[in-house]
Amino acid sequence: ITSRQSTSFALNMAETALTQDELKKMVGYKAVDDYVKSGMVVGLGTGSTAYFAVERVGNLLKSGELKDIVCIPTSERTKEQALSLDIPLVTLDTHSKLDVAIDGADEVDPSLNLVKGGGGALLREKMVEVMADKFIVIVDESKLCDGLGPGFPIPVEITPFCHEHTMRQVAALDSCAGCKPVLRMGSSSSNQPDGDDIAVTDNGNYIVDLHFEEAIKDARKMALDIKAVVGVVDHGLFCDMSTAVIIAGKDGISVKK
Ligand code: ABF
Repeated sequence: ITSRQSTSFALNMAETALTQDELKKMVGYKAVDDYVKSGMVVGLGTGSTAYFAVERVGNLLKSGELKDIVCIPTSERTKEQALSLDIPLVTLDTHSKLDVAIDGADEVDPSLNLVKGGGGALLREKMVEVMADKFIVIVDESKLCDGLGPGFPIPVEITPFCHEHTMRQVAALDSCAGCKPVLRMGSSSSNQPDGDDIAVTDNGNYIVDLHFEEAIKDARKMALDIKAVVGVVDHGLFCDMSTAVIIAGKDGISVKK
């Protein structure tokens, strides 16, 4: 092969390799196209993948292909994006039941249990998504793992009052043995070690990220144990909630149920 041919081959490969953003857009749009119908109550997730699902809802409402839907945002960031797209918004106070919720995740294990909360929105996400008849998770394949934990720390939302005490109580749980608790600094949506302020969620709480070196053996038990600690508001283990996970990979889109 001449050097020119090998160069064009390389360029061609580069062109066919979708960017991560294009993969996120693919799954975000597919989730809305496959699961959102006119007249529904729809939960809108938080994060860069859910961003595309919200964008698709706005576009389809604008074109008239979707009508008479109302949406519930899972964070102030999503609320702002939805408002900018003229998506009609309601809250759980008036709509406790949703037809479908669509959201991203930080990790997905083989049982479709999730780690969420990298975006600092886990409480409102979980409040909305437990009330949805269908919870559709949209991820690029980098989020798939064999066991939750090592790939992404487990976020726990705790009250600011005596937060160091609550962090110690969580870290002392048998089911959290070996974890390294780190109080999230900087913005609530990512740990910025240089941030000298403690990150504060939309709900005025703090987040502690539990770092594990080994895969969690029993996510369901850990979820129950963490939630039982007084001072914990909620955590980023979403167990037995996913209806389907739509995955964008280099070979295309796949769906796990
Ligand atoms: C949100 O989506 C969070 O729960 C989770 O951390 C995040 C994943 O973000 P991204 O799609 O940008 O990877 O729902």
